Amino acid sequence: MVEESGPTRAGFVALIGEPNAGKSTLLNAMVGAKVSIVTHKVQTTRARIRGIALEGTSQIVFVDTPGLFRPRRRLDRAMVAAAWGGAADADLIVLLVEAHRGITGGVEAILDSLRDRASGQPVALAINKIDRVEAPVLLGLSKDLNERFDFAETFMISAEKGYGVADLKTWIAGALPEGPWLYPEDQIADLPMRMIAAEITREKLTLRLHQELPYQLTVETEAWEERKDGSAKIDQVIFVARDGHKGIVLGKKGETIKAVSQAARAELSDFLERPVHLFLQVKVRPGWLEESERYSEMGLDFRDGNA
Ligand SMILES: Nc1nc2c(ncn2[C@@H]2O[C@H](COP(=O)(O)OP(=O)(O)OP(=O)(O)O)[C@@H](O)[C@H]2O)c(=O)[nH]1
Ligand SMILES: [Mg+2]
Repeated sequence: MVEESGPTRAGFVALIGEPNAGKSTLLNAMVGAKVSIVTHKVQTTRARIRGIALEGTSQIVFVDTPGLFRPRRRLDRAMVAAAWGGAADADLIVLLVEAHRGITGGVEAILDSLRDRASGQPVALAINKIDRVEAPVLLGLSKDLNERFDFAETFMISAEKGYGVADLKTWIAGALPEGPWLYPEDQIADLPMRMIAAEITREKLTLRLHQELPYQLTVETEAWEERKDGSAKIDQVIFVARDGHKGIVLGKKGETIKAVSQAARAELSDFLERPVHLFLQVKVRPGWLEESERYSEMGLDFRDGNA
């Protein structure tokens, strides 16, 4: 237990790992609210997303990052750069490894980069998705990983089921540097509302659309109006790269976009605790993946994508 009367502590904790490792699920579990979108597909998170949790006298600022993988396109390169940037700026790093996948080539590449990095913050290992494997597998994996890297601590968790999450949180709280809190006590995220709203719509699109399409679209909140009746009117644009994609996003008789809009609106009203009127428009923009403005809207640095 953290001593309630001790000095205050605060700092940044970067959650890193391969795409789909469960970083965003863990961030949401730690914060106790959904601030980062989650899907079963890889490369869901595109930028650094901060979620804030309190534990005893510590304020923990979790930094969710895009998955680390071998980037090919400009967007991929900007995402991977954002992830490593998040790690470099953090006081602590938590590396998530999927229990059932073990030490993949991707995990080995991440360990190599961690060994080579300039800043030497402690790195904790969180073996995630332990609900998917038997105990002996876990022990072997933990041993193998600890032989390859000098982790400050190892945790076995299930971000989804909540197993081990409290222990990890307690350890982090005690390992952060002493200092004043960085955010007001009741703040749970550091992301503009318009961006959270766009992310929610992108999550619903990613869940409904297949194959490459989710990677070739982006969502931006264009207008946000607080109405006198207490509701919010939100206008968003879905940018797609090709003409043919527009039809797919709309669906037969517009049924796909309608379902997406309903799901996003329901979640947004829950999140904002007021009625929401959501208007979605699909725009074809062949070059959006090469437009710097799209990157700044996503919270990414366009130049990081330079080959
Ligand atoms: N069985 C199981 N599934 C999990 C667990 N944690 C996360 N998942 C699932 O794993 C998938 C990926 O989770 P995310 O949190 O989006 O993963 P991520 O690391 O943020 O992925 P990217 O943003 O794409 O890098 C989702 O379908 C989650 O529901 C877990 O502890 N157990
Ligand atoms: Mg994520």
